[in-house]
Amino acid sequence: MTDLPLVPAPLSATTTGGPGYVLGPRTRVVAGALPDVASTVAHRLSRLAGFAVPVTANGADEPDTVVLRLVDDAAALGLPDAGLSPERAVGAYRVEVTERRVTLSALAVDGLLHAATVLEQLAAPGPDAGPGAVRLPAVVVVDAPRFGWRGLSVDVARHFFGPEVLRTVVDVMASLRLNVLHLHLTDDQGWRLDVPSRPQLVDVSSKTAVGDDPGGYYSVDDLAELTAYARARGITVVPEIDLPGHVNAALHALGELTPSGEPTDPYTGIEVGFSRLHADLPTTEPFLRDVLTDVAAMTPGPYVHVGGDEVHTMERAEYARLVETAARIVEGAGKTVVGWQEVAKATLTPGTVVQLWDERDGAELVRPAVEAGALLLLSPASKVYLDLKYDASTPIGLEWAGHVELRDSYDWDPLAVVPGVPESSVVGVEAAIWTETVRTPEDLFFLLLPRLAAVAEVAWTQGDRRSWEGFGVRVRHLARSWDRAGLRWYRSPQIPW
Ligand code: TNX
Repeated sequence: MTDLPLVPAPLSATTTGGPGYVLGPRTRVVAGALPDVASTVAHRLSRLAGFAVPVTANGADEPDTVVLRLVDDAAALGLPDAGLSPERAVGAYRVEVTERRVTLSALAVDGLLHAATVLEQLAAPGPDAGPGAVRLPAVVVVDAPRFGWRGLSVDVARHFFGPEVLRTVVDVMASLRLNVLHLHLTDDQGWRLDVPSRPQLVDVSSKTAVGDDPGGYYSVDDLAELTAYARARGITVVPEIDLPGHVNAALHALGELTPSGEPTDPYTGIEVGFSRLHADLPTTEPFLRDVLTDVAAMTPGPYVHVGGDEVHTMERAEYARLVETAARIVEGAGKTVVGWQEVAKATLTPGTVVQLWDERDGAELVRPAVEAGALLLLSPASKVYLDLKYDASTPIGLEWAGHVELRDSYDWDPLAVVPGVPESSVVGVEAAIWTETVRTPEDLFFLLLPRLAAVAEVAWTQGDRRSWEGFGVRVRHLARSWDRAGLRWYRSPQIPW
């Protein structure tokens, strides 16, 4: 494996010798049939170079061009065709840098976007010192992700983070070739998405947050804009409405959902598991139908997450009934259901994505569901819960599943989490950041970085291409980009930064 500063590590990278390509005043991106991607690439290169790299309509055979190509089969990228599922194929790419030009090839636009992030990571200062001199080493990188779902879940319910913070999260994710942003939009402490059929939800319950901190919410337009911003960077947004527990914000806004008909008090503590919907109230099903139908209509992506976690005050039959009602509504709206591991207690449609988080009973819970056709998303808390403290001295964060140092997030095998489950049943890996103790963007990035880079490599890179030592060298380069972006990050003592 090469020592090129790429995170996540690629399948293969070969330095081909020679000076590489120096970005200069003649450099331009050839749009061809892909004007949107071309302008994204030109924008990224301009930012690197410090001068504007233009887009031209054609000229793919000329020197000093950055050329984008969509190809039909993996062999044209230099990848073996066999075993590349469609979910993995969309992320595959090839980057070729010579002295004359740069060629980015892929099977889909997402692969081209990943290839562009590879250029950013490869860029080094050019031969002429001074602003704007950027050199790309002469290389051929051929790469495809191990898993199709490489995600981050952000809890915006306990503490609210506005669209501009989420755009920075998206930028960081894209740079790591992550492709799913899961938004935990509702919980006991707040409701963060305007649902047009039920305006009371945000009118009342967007105002609260943990510790009486300020609340907030996303309008329909905010979500649409964020979703488009993410899509332009190869990232799908998955909205989560957490049901049938974690619903105090809904019960506080809509008294009709409680047996007494009275709204509950607002809740700004950090206990879990106490709130619940009631399957036998006539108001519950219409509530689920209104909210989930609106959310499905508001998300262009294929998934709606229905939560399902930690309902500690309900019999299994009622739980299953509520989850199944929610799932049928989401499916009726044309979306695939995602749920936390507990939804495995309900009857699930094959293809439902079950998200493992609690390793204490997760494997036993999800195995029968996976055998019955569910797909597995891996978020084992002791590895990828990035709200857990790094060590006992970390000023913020929780400790319920132990401490999670950088190497804990790196050194694990996704297939060992639920022994015996085949790789074909695993959709991928998703980190999560819960925000009970996370109050500011600085807090958020301090917990995310550098661990998110480790999780990204676990999700992208085949196990035999990974090494902690190699990651240590490469992540040091990456950290400079966090410094340039002004992001706060944790200087783990495990790395000689
Ligand atoms: C468990 S993970 C929860 C969240 C907490 C988190 C804190 C999951 C599905 N439920 O409600 O915020 O632990 O780490």
